[in-house]
Amino acid sequence: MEVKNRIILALDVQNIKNALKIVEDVSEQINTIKIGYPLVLSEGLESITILKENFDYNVIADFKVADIPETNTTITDITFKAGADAIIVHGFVGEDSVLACLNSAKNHDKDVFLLTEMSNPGASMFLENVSEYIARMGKNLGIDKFVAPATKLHRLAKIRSIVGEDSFLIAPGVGFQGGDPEKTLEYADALIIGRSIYSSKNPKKAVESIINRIKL
Ligand code: OMP
Repeated sequence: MEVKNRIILALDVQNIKNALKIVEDVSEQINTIKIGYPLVLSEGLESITILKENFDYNVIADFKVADIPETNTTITDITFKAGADAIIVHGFVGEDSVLACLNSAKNHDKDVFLLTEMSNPGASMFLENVSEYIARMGKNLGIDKFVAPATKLHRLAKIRSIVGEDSFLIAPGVGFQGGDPEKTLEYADALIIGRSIYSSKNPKKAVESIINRIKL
């Protein structure tokens, strides 16, 4: 997956018209969009299909899939059929559940991003204690796309050291959650950014100013 300008737009808006307007605004600088529950629960799974049909974007479905293998297979199959290029999957549920998503991705010629550790402060209560095992499990399963937090650089660096330079590592938590774009890109391949872009009065300018910052 080639992420233009190393920025993935988290399109956590609840209205498809608004979503399409934002996407059009930033279409020169951004080619990868992450869509999750806010848009899909408001406007339906066809939000993914509409975005894929109208724009030449990579679409990552952020459903943080975390169920038994059979249900995971159903969720991922439906998501890939709707047009998503990749899906974000939780690792804490264990190997069988992750493998189910991976197999579905292989069948559809799509990708899995394995979520290792989260960016919110509360992630240090539980997930931080197991995230290194999750990252290792992902490597052992042959996964080469991972998510780790931009808000905790030492944790991001640790996850990078486990998944290796060959893996594609994306990091949420820049901007509103306090993460720094330049420092994050020392370890991550791309940034996941939501509110700093879509809540801005001028999303295009917001993206441009982030790009200028990370190119310094
Ligand atoms: P902003 O905080 O508005 O930039 O959005 C961050 C986006 O990344 C949201 O869509 C979150 O759901 C998502 N995210 C995190 O913030 N933290 C994580 O640990 C994982 C994700 C994710 O999987 O994308």
